[in-house]
Amino acid sequence: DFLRIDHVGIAVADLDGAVKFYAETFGMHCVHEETNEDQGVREAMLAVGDGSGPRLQLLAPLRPDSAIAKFLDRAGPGLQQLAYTVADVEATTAALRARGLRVLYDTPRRGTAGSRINFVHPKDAGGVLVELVEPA
Ligand code: MC0
Repeated sequence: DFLRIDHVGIAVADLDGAVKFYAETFGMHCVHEETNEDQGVREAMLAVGDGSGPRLQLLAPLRPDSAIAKFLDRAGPGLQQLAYTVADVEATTAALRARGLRVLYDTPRRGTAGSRINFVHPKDAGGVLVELVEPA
């Protein structure tokens, strides 16, 4: 089941520049930063307001063959994904596959802060890359 919106992911070319822009322009601050070699990204999580709601995730590519680098080449910077918190990523994957959707990985991979993640192909979800996040 989808429990809530976990985060909204935005592709950026320059992570430090984007963090600075969001801080100076929108008053949002970075609450977590990490490098995810498997996904080929450097990411920053920003809190909105008191931080109790969904976060904003800024994603910058580590290498030219990464998903974010390809997205930037094709579409330029902007909204790349919508992520939902789920209780059980395997169960949600099985349920979505049973409805005919393509879920990208056979076994969940490692996401932010030790979460377990998978993705629904954007062509099977109305043009939106949907991420499933089971928190650590
Ligand atoms: C591609 N398409 C998208 C899209 N990416 N549409 C909406 N949103 C996106 N983000 C569209 C293209 O415009 C194209 O449409 C078609 O999908 C191409 O599909 P494809 O040839 O199958 O694939 P690619 O090579 O474009 O790759 C798309 C795919 C890839 C979703 C499979 O980006 C992927 O594997 N993503 C999952 C991993 C990921 O995004 N990692 C970075 C975040 P047309 O109409 O032109 O054919 S890492 C993360 O999020 C972690 C750290 C976390 O939160 O824990």
